[in-house]
Amino acid sequence: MTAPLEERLTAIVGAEHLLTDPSVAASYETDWTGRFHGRARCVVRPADTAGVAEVVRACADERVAVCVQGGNTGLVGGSVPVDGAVLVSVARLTAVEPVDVVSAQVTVGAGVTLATLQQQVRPLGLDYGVDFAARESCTVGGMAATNAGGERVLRYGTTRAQVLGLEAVLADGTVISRLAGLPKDNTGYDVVSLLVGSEGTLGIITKLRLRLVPLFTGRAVALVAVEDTAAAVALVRTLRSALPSLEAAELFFADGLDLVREKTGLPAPFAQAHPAYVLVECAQRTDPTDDLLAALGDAGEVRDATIASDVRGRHALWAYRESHTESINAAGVPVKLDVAVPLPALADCVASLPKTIAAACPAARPILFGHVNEGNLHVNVLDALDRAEQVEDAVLRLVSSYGGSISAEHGVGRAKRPWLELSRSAAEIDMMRSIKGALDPAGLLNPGVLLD
Ligand code: FAD
Ligand code: 2HG
Ligand code: ZN
Repeated sequence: MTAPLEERLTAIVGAEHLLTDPSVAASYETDWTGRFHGRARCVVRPADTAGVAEVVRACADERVAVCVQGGNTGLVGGSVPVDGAVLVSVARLTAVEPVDVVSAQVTVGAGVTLATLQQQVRPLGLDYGVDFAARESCTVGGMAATNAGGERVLRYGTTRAQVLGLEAVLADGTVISRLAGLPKDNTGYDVVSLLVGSEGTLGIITKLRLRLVPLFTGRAVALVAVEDTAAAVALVRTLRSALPSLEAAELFFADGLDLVREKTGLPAPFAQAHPAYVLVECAQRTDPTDDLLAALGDAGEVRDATIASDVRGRHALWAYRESHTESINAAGVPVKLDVAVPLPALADCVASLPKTIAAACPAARPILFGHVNEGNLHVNVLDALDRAEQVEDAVLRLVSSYGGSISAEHGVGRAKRPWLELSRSAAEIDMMRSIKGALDPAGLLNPGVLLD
């Protein structure tokens, strides 16, 4: 007779890595925004791929659901467990292999945080192509599982473009390992790409082979005040063609800046307030400040601008943009939406959103910001939890009417699942279900995430 599940799990991970005390498990059971919760049967923290495989096999034998968690910074409710599931934390998979400087690649454990990855590769003159504010906590496994985007997509693409290989444990405990990192490898279905963006529903990623990019130390950041979204889009179009070193173009508005300043105490960036702001960063081997100044001087959309090329000054300007998420959370639990529309429709969409949201919830306080070059808007709605579904429905239908996406970079998780058909056709959803059914016929991995 097999031992009870908890005994088997303890034998695999050791008693100190099987957490059952509710007060210890609590931090794993609520998401970063405080909106999503679940009560795990236990939290297990295996040390390596073999441990993950044994844990998954033990759960599969008992038909117990397995939920997966990295840094728990996900914003769509996918990282918290369903009630009664075993929550597998990959936080201990932190091995970093020696950097392959010849290929500009590295193999790392899925639990390595983005900040640790940056610290490991930067002294070698290399960098990672994806970056965003959750860098201290989010893991490369979670980033791959959600195909995270962030602030440098304009130059390097999303996480999918950085993942050259991976190792993963499938729902029955089978391990697949493709870590050679060959840039050319046309040998059938792309299983690596399939797992990227699968949000833990097809397998638990345990290792990643990542592409690295050159580390550019010549950097200049400008915060540019503009009239509105249309001016922001026009400015980015001009800068994109004038500046091959352009790496980031971020958008926020007067109300977001006011909230950030209220919650962080940051000083006003300009003598007077402006309706909208674009933060841009250029990076190359030499100092790009003069090129950026010249391009801004030629651009008709600039109402005011401030520029920094030293580390402290650049971070000070980035703080206005990167503090949005924390400042919003400090003001209350938001209804969070992460949408994208075709760039030519962005200004129209931004203009329509406040009316659409007010119609669904008159008391709501929307704060918009995002990654302008991808038409990616973060629509955070405060004071709207009691009408969350109405707000979500109204915003996502508006976005869909522009031919947009209901989730640009955070994933579908549990939060956006009811609206998946606004972005994907019935045939595509059927195809996704077939893949899920083939790889996880009992539906044990991350139930309720992405598909119901
Ligand atoms: P978790 O939150 O733990 O999990 C996220 C999802 O991935 C869950 O469904 C989980 O089950 C699954 N998962 C996690 N690890 C694995 C694994 N090893 N194998 C299989 N599945 C797994 N996202 C962006 O795209 N761009 C941004 O600019 C951005 N900025 C952010 C800023 C802040 C302040 C915060 C809090 C979040 C931000 N995010 C952003 C959200 C983003 O999704 C996460 O930060 C990150 O990608 C998730 O990593 P994680 O390790 O925290 O994953
Ligand atoms: C960002 O771009 C993240 O800062 C988080 O994607 C967005 O808080 C959000 O809605
Ligand atoms: Zn974002």
